[in-house]
Amino acid sequence: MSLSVITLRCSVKRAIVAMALENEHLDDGIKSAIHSRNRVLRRKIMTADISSAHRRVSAPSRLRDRSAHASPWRRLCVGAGLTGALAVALAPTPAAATAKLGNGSFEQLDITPDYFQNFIIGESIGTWQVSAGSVDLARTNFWQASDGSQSVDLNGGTDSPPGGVRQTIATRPGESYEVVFSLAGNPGGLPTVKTGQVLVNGAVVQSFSFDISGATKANMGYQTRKVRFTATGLSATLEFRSTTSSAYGPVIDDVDVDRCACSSP
Ligand SMILES: [Ca+2]
Ligand SMILES: [Ca+2]
Repeated sequence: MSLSVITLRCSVKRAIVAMALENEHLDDGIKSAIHSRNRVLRRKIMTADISSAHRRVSAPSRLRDRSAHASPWRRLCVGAGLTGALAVALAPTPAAATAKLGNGSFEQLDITPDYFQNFIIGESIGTWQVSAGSVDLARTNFWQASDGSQSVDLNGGTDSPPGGVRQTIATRPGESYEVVFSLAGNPGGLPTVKTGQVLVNGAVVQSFSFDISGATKANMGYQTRKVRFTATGLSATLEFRSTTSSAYGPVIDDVDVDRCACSSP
């Protein structure tokens, strides 16, 4: 018996029994018969293949423990209903979804077949906006990405001040968030150590550096970096900015933001 059928049958039976028993015009003898019928149904379920039906329902131990003390009838009904209940419980809540930023891997704006493209302040790379100077969006045929095919050099050309990218995400005031990203450096030129910052709402939450010694375009040597912040409002603007004066800056990719049960920084 499928879980949906079990759920429907349990719901209908419960509804019919409840309606009948609450009908003050119903003869007491009939109500007694309904009670008896309910017991028969309960016995039928006890002798049916309840265990296999119940095993098909995956439930957190807390819920399983609670249902273990209930009657087989209730265990079956509760178990069948868990499919829907768990779907609700495990679905991303609006608050969880708010932490998600878009285009964390810089893949939205596909620049195939270009090796790289320059974007100046005010221009968009998917959901990111260039916040300073200019940046270069590079593909794997120019250098290795950390994730997917594209990554961003936070420094554009030699005639441009250090660049940056930013986007605003929805947040919950007082809750902590963790930013995780991949960091490397443009190995095409000096300086050897690339520097930059992570900012939230314009305030620096992390200064980072990356030494390109030994790195090549085929093997960029990406490192995972993390930084935490506590939201102060219903949104936060996350920004990555280069502090390197060169056309060869820090390279970022695979950015992700999630709520965390942590303190910041
Ligand atoms: Ca990428
Ligand atoms: Ca560049």
